[in-house]
Amino acid sequence: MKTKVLKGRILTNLMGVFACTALAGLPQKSAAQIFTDKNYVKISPTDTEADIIRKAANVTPAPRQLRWQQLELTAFIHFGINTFTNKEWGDGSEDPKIFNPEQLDTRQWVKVCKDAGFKQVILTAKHHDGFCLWPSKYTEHSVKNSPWKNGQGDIVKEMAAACKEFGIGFGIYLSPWDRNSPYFGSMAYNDYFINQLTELLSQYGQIDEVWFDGANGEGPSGKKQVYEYNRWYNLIRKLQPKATIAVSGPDVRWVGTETGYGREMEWSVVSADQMRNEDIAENSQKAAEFAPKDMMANDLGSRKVISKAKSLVWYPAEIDVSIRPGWFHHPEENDKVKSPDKLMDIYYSSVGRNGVLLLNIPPDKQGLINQSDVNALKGFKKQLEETFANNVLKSAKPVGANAKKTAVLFDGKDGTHWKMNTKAGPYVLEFKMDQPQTFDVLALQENLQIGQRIESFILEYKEGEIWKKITEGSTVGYKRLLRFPAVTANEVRLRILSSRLEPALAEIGLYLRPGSATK
Ligand code: FUL
Repeated sequence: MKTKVLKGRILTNLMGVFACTALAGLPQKSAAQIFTDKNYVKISPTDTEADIIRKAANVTPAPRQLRWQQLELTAFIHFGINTFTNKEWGDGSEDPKIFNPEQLDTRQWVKVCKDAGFKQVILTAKHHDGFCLWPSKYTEHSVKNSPWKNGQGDIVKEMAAACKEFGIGFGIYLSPWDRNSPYFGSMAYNDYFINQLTELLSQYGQIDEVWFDGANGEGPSGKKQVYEYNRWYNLIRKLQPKATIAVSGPDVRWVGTETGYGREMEWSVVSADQMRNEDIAENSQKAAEFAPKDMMANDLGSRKVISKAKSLVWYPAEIDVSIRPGWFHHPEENDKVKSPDKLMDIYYSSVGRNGVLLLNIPPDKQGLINQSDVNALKGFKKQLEETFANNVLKSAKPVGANAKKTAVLFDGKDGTHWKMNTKAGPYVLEFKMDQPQTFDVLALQENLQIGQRIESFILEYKEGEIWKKITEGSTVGYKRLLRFPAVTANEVRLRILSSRLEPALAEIGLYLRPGSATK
């Protein structure tokens, strides 16, 4: 619980950075290093509620945010000294000599992830114990003092090479909280942290995501650290401009739980002013612990919430969860790996709710991903492929007032969208199929390059002369998946009941899950 609460402070911090720059009267350009002119907008005091909603509907992701969203499935690899002490959090006093993953094979890790459909892998280069998986020049608490490869090894390097070989993205997790560093709790730690970050950003080729954890406790001196977030962000933008900065960062927000389940209503445009300028200005650690509820609230982006905002930002949700009870591998949890069914449920509730899934798959102390995790992932991938193999709407005939130019809804491209005849609705999309079809999943996507706009929709089928409800939802965003008891019908329609501006629907699909009772 402690972790979760601490993680929740992030929005405050990052917005604080923006606020600081703004407060200090620096030109907009300086803030633009953190945000772009498309993913951030100010609300003027004279803006009406309608103006604010229109502004929100036009906020779009920065290219790095869009690329990240399109990945859908990303993997976490928690591996480190905790793998050898069988702990979740190390205190930094571990002897590096216990670290010896004799069969370590980063190619196996990456292949397992890629085969299961994951498009990017984030490695815990340093967890809270401060033990570095690369031979950092700045600490002795690292692989260089371990027996593994006689202290000559570098897991970050091996991992970067494997990701490159298999053609998937590579990200790093660098824990700001360092329970080993004697500098922690003093200003010197900020330089230490920047030095380590520089090593990671400059020695291993392209880095696609940098993940900063929100957990922050005391270091060996008993003191807490005041972080210089702005320095980190500027360094990343300079050395790896394509990298998304996640969780304690400006590009990607923590969804607020570690269960794998996102919100039913998930807006990627949220208020940018949950900041406490005065706390940040005081440079007090208090600021870093402020207001976790802002990140965990049920509603971060509805009209009601954003109509009070002074600024808006594209800040999408990442849903992190482990395939096992713990983040690190524990042998006693080999039989507690999540089942393919559970992973599918998580998929529907994360990717299917306008989020990106970050699934943790921790290797064991041999340095390999255990067969139980491999099996679960294979089962998951099979279900995923079988479910989404056949879109029964693809061969259907569009009918009614909006029947034109619907091919775009089936082109598999999230950057094209259907343009309706009507300017102000009703937004109805109707299809007729030659034969009755059975389906139990609805998939919708919005073109995010236009903006996230849909607020409410309903899917119906025709029985005789009567339209009956199948399912309904609120937000769509990058992707919305809804499951329902199987329906057999040959006439269906989607009605968009409410949208902030003209909706930019990119894709629509109806599918049947494997093993469905009606099959
Ligand atoms: C938390 C950490 O404390 C856990 O150990 C893990 O790394 C998780 C992803 O984030 O805040």
